[in-house]
This record gives sequence, structure tokens and C-alpha cells, in this order.
Amino acid sequence: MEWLLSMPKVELHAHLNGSIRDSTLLELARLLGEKGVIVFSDVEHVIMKNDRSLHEVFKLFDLIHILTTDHKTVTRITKEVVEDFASENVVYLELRTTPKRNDSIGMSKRSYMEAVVEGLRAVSAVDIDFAPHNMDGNPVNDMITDDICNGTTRKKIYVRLLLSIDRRETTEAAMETVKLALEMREFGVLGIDLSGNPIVGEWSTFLPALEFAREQGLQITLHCGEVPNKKEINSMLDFLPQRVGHACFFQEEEWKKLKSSKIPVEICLTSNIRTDTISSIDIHHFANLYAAKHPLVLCTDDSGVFSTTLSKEYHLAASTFGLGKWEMFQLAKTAVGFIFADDGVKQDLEGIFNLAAKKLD
Ligand code: 6MZ
Repeated sequence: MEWLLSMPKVELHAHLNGSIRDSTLLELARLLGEKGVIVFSDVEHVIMKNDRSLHEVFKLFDLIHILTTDHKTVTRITKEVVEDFASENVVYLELRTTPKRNDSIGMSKRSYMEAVVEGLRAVSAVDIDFAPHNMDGNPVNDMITDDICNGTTRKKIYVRLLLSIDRRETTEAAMETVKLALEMREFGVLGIDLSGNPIVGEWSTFLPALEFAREQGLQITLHCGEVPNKKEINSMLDFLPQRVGHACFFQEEEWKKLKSSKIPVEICLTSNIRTDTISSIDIHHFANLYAAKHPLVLCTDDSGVFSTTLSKEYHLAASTFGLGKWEMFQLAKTAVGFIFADDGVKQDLEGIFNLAAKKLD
């Protein structure tokens, strides 16, 4: 486990509000309990519960959002989530979040995202490269103080953002998110994710916004096949997104389509097992896709909600599927090819992995 912790890793499927430390969630719940907004003991039980169905997970997210959706807290959780990933040697993080509007506290989707960017700026435990430009429009190169390769002990993490469209949203709301992503490109927003409760909403509702996003040069990743929905899975694959997440309820036809398209899959082992989307780890489609050399990346999904870390996900894959140090290292390294950031970042990451390869015994 130690070598998996120290190995550089790339995280491409992490939801901000799913990645919050339990201690932070409990602290926030306690505060709201004191204010009489919630009953702390009820909420404490829900936060600490381990096994949840997919349906219960989305109920938990509604609760988490009550605890976290004010500007100050959004900034705090962003900072903590980034520092937590960096602490286990995640060197590149694509963090996704759903911009939220809450008129009662003067929050717009834009101000929510500004609070996220504030959180990136507040990161202090590690060095961070989060955007091609600073808030004032100047390049941020001067804020990159240390380099993981030059022998300094301070860790460095590259962070880029994806804006999520929640499946509960209308076409107009989805379009608003895409427009916001375009406005915020200079703050490291690279693409759009479609997520949320998979039994809610229709593909046709989101398609216009996703097509617009693509036309405008944003990259797209879709939660695909979290529930059995053959028609939607096929429509999503025909859309040819840059990546898909989960890919659980595929049948032969969809596997064929996926493999011939070579669309990289974000694999979230613990999430799939905890939510019973896959009945047992040893029959997880990771094994088949890995054997077929299909592009794959191991991810956490919601490290807070599922009490996991990226190192634990690598450990689970290694122990379940009998993969050794070198194979796990290669798996981590190939993920660099599937990131949404530009070639400059890819080259930096390759440098980090090449250096780490020399230390691998
Ligand atoms: C689908 C998921 C998810 O955006 O508020 N989300 N959507 N499947 C999953 N697998 C279990 N896990 C998280 O982060 C939380 C939101 O991400 C989506 C849901 O819409 C959830 O409300 P943000 O930062």
C-alpha cells in the first residue's frame, strides 16, 4: 500500500461535494444543528452510514448540499479536497462540480464557481497550478514555486475544473452551465460532465447544451450506464464524448461499440460496489477492459461518501485482479493520455512519471 501511496497518480472523476472529509461534514452539521436548521443526531447517523443504495446516495447529496452550499463553505471544501488529493500524491486532479444557484443567499452559478476558484487560490499545504491565468488575467507561471522533480519536498498538484450538469436540470439550466464554463475557461475550466441521479431526466434534454459545449471546444465526459438504459447508453456512445464514467450496465452490443470507439472509461470500483451497481468486485468490467487494453483510468468518484482514496482504489484493483507494481504504475501513467488539459501539462506530467519510474524497484 505504501508504494501505491507514494506513486504519482491522476484523478479524473472526483465530485467536489462527494469528496469532503467526514470531519468537515460533521463540523458543518453540528453548526447547523446548533442553529436549529437540522437535527444533528439524525444527520450524524446518515453521514457515518457505510452502505447505501444508489438511490440513498442521491438523498445524501441533497443533505450534503444543505450543509455546504454557501460561498465560504464552498471555498473551504475546495481547498481541503485539493489538499487531500495532493497529500496522497495525486499530481493532476480534474475536479468536477455542479454550479448551484441559491437566491436566498445571493448565490448565482457564477458566484458558486468563483467560490470554488477562491478555494483553489487558498490552497497552501501544497503548490498548485490551477489555471492558465490568474484572476487579474496574468499568466500564473510565477505562482508555481516548487517542482516535484527538483528534489524539493513540497508537493505540487495540477488542478483543472469540469462543470457538471445535474440530470434534474432543464435544457436552459444546462445551457447556462455550459456558457459559464466558457466564461471561466481562463480559470482552468476545461469541460462539462453530465451527472446526477441516473433515473432522472432524459438524454434529449441535455443534448442541445452538450452539442453547444462541443461546438465551442469544451471537452465532455458523461456518466453512462449507471442503470440499465440501453437506449440512453447507445445515444451517449453515439455522441462520442471524450470520456465516459462507470459503464456498468452495458450489454454485448454496447461493449462492442465502446471498444471500437476507444472512449476512455473512468472506473470507480468502490463506488460501484457500495451502490450495488456491480454485484461483486471480481466480476467488475475493469478485468475485461484491462485485458482488452481498452483505455481506462481508476478514479474515486466520491472519496468522502464512499470512504475511499485513490491509493485505496489502486490497491483494490491490484489485489483483486493480481496486478503488480509495474502494471499499476503503467495504469497510472497511461491516464495522462486521457486528461483534458493541454499538451504542456501532459509533458510536465510525463516528466513526473518518468522520474518516478526510475525510483520504482
Ligand atoms: C451520478 C453523481 C455520483 O457536483 O455537488 N454525483 N452523479 N453518479 C454518481 N455516482 C455515485 N456521485 C456524485 O457533487 C455532488 C454531485 O455529483 C453528482 C450528483 O449530482 C451529486 O449531487 P457536486 O460538487
